[in-house]
This record gives sequence, C-alpha cells and structure tokens, in this order.
Amino acid sequence: MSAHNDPIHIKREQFPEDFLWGCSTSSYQIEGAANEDGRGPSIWDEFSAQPGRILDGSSGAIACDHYHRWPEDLDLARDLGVKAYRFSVSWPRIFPVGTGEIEERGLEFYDRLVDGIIERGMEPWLTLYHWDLPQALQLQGGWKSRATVDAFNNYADVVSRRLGDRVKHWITHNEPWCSCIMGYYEGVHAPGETSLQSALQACHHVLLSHGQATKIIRTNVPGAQIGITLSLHPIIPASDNAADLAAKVRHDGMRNRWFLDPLYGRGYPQDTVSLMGELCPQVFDNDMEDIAMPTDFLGVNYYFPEVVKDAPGTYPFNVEIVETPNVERTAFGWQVAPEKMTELLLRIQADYAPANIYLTENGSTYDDVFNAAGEIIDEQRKRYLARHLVAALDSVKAGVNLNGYFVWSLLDNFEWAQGYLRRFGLTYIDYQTQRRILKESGKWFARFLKSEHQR
Ligand code: IFM
Repeated sequence: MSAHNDPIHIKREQFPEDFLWGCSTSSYQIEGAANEDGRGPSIWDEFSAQPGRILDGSSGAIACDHYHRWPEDLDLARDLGVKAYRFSVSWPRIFPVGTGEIEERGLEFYDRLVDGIIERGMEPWLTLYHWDLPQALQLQGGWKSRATVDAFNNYADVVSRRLGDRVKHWITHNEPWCSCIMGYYEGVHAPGETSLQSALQACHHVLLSHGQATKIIRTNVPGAQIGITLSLHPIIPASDNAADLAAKVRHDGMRNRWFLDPLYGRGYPQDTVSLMGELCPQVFDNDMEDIAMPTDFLGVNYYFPEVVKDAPGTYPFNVEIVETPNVERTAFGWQVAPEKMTELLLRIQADYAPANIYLTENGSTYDDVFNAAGEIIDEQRKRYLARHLVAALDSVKAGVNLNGYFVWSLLDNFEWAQGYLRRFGLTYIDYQTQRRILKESGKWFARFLKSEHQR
C-alpha cells in the first residue's frame, strides 16, 4: 500500500480470496470455572495465589466466565465475520492431575464448544498447550521433567481421538519462549522459577513434546493440519557498531533461532550452544529428529521488535534490551512497528520456508474509555490493527507464504502477570457484570471482513 493511502482504508478483497481470518483466545485467560466439573489446579492457579505475582492480585478463577457464556462469545466471533476460531484446551480439565484418570466432563465441554464453533460456520483451531500445566505435574518437575513429555503425548492422544473428527487444525504449543523462559528463568510467569538451565531443559521438553504429539495427532486425525505457534521478534541493533551487531546475533539466537532451527531440522544453533555451555539441555538420541517432525504450518505471534545493545557483564549473553525513546508504543510499552512484522515474515520465509505461515496472534492493549453514549471508540487499537493488516498484505505481495491472520483477542481477558489491567480485546468485558461490549476496533474489523468476497 503506498504511503499516501491511509491504512484504515485497507480492504479485505486486496487479500487472496482464500486468506483465512480468525480470532484467538486461550483457556486460562477466559474460561474461569476453575473448580468446576472436576477441573484440577493448574500452575497458573497456584502462581496467581502467591502474593505479589499478579499485578492486581487477581487470577483466572472467574475471568470472562466463558465456561458458561461460550455460546454468547461464539456468537460474537461469528458476528465479526471470522472463519476461524482459535481456542486452547485446558489440560487440567481433561486430566485433573495431568495423567491417569480422564475427566469426562472436561471432554464434554470441548465437545460442546467445538460443535458450537462449527454450527456457527467457523473452523475450530485448537491449541493443546497455552500454559495451563496441571499443578500435579509441576510438583514432579513440570517441563523440566521428561515424564511431562509422555504425559503431554497421552493428553494429545486423548484429545485428538475425541475431537479429531471435527477439529482439523491443531497447534501443539503456544509460545514456548514464554512458557519456558518467562516461566522457568525470568520467574515472571508460572511456575515462577529462576534457573536458565531449567528453562533450557524445559524448552527442550516442550519442543520434543511438540514433535512427538505431531506424530500422534497425524495418526489419529486424517487430514489434520498441524503446527506450532512461536512468539517471534525482529531484533534491531541499537547502533551499527560491531559490538551491537554481534549482540543482535546473540539475542536472536535465544529469542528466535533456539526454537526455529531445531523445528526446521538444523539442531540448536551452534553459536548459542557455545554461549550456553554447560547450561545446554540434556538431549537423547532421536530427540532432534522428533523435534523436526514435519508440520503443515508455522504459527507466528507478532507483537513487537526488540532493540539490543552490547552490554558486557550482563547475564547471560552480555546483551541489554534498550528502550528506544520517541517511538510509538502501546499501553504495555510495546513498540508499534508493523513494517518490522513484514521484515520478520520475509526472514522466516527465506531462512526456513515453512509450508504455510499463519499469524496466529497480533493485537494491542490500550486504555479503553467509555464515551457518553456508552461506547468504546478505541481509535488506537483500530489503527494498530489496520496497520498490521497492511503489513500482512505487504508480506503476501512480497512472496511470503502467509495464509491467515488471527486477532488477539476476541475478548479482554486475564493478561497473565498483568491480571486484568491490560485489555487486548475487540470486545470489552465488564468484569463486574460480565457484560460484553464490542469496541469500535471490533466493529471496524467486522466491516473490513464483510467487504466483498467471503471465504
Ligand atoms: O495474552 C497473551 C497470550 O496469552 C499469548 N501471546 C501474547 C498475548 C498478549 O500478551
């Protein structure tokens, strides 16, 4: 789109006719009903209960009460005009202690949800793991333990046998960097541990479970389309000097290549392995082959680039993330840089050539305010969305195998360590009344989707 065109005028018909439009959610962030129908505790119930972990002291115990209000929420998704609804299954609803006895009521819930999605003319896109590990497994080491890989495979087997007649799109894991590095090293997400060695072992097990579960789903679900979703970041050096350029490569190794390289059959990146030294994970024979199991698509969650500089003495890689002044940011402080999304997708295409790429999340948080008419005119979120759609279109035009875009998120929800202080939804949730109010960004997206051709 040329510079004189306002992104807000982007039209759906500028995209290929079969480009897939969707919206995303995740179980712990919206479902609530934490103690209902036999659900066991997850690491996020446990983590949220610890003082000081969640900024507003909240938890996902009630969240959007989606467990009871899912028909209304699916109506909202349908009315937007999306053709795909991405959700995640809560592992502790199916296996309250992670393994062993199956909780039938949990499976019945997802039966109803999947049927509801299909009845409304949408495709279910199911994520198996969006961070709510059963707490009982965490007590045995969580993702640090190889036994969790077996437990995940069993869970993937049970869910894919049950729902595979209706669900054809499967995402094994959402954002392993977040579940492992933020959870086991930075300590800011559940389970709140702070060892880099543990985090790298956890990453290895998550990637391994992805590969092994892919094989299981492929057997159980004829015609399944299977992938993994990564949070990927363009890395920008703070300057052109050699030290900052080298810092960029080091940071990219951990942030992006640590996941992409093994998934695409290259093993862990050697430069990062050398830097990690003895912190590297224990890898058994055939693990790397399993991790590189062929998939049908790569899910990319894009939010922001990171600017880095060389910072001698900074653990673990002598790299510091720089908060560049005078750049546009969302209320979270995340830099708004849609053109960097295009660069990122071009790089993924060039370096890894995934069979298909889907943007499985992209969205923004801003402070939503009601006007006198009781509406939320969230111009910033609307513009953010439009600009990223332009960047998606630019990627397609530049030859990226990008086949779909999912907005994060259908609803405001429990934003992990930020609690309910951050709102990413196209739909506002009044948490007192559970009233849903479509924001202007949601209305704009619906107008965009209704223009011209329908998938
Ligand atoms: O809310 C999260 C989501 O769970 C994973 N991707 C990023 C979103 C915004 O932080």
